[in-house]
Amino acid sequence: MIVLKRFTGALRLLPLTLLLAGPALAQSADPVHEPAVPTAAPHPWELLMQTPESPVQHAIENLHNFVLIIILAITALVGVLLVVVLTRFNAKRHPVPSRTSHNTPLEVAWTLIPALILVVIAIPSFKLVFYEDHASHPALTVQVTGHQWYWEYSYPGEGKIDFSSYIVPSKDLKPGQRRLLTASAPMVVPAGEDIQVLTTSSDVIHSFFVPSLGLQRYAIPGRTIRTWFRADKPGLYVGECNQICGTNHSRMPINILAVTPKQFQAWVVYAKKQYADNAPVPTNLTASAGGVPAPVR
Ligand SMILES: [Cu+2]
Repeated sequence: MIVLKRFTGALRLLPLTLLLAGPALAQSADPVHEPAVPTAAPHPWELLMQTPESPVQHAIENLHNFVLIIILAITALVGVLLVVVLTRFNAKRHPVPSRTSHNTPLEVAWTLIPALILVVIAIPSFKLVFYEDHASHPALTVQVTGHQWYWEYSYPGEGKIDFSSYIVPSKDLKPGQRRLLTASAPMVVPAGEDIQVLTTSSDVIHSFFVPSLGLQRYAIPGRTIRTWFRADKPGLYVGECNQICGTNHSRMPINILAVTPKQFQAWVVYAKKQYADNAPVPTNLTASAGGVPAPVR
């Protein structure tokens, strides 16, 4: 009887306990949310490049367009020359061919002009290589480690934030999420700020590739490679590993979630608690050849 009384007493206290625990539970909820539809992602039958969403990708597109004009001009010139040769110098219209074997001015011209064209392309290329190499005053550094077959993100300047991001299997996708391109946990960054990215790998060579942000760096075991990006506006940016890295190479999506600086600060507080105990690399995932590794978080 006493036991029963104690039990009902405890039951009466339950609403109070829940009331007190409420704010604590609410605090542990993720303060940032991914939009249902990504800001930048590939589309079926898409042609050309994705819309640029970062200064580096704008610079890449500018160089691409500049080189494209040169390519078109060269192709047009070679095409016209071919037509001229075929029509004017064929055996019917030109039965006695010229015996000329050397023409010094012409040879100097067709050596110098292509060399000059290469120099004209090389100057902006080198400028771009240096531009995308590093940001002078990055607001944040994210260390990206490639694993067979998932990504690990850590934030060395923000304390002990370290978490792994796996593919979301097709059967678990929510409406709007893309097959093979949805990750269990996005890399969260503040929009409008320069973000330094350091890539490395724990096993084989991977490649960290987010086309709309102009991000592409190898992830090589034993090496750290740097680059940077700045998401122009908040949103979800989608990429994937683009270095053939084994059976589940196609199952390494990259999701970058850019949020407002205020939301990012709230996320850092949440992530420090949520990811304080990131478990060591779960090796059983590497054995799932042909299958989809199950997200652990
Ligand atoms: Cu990979």
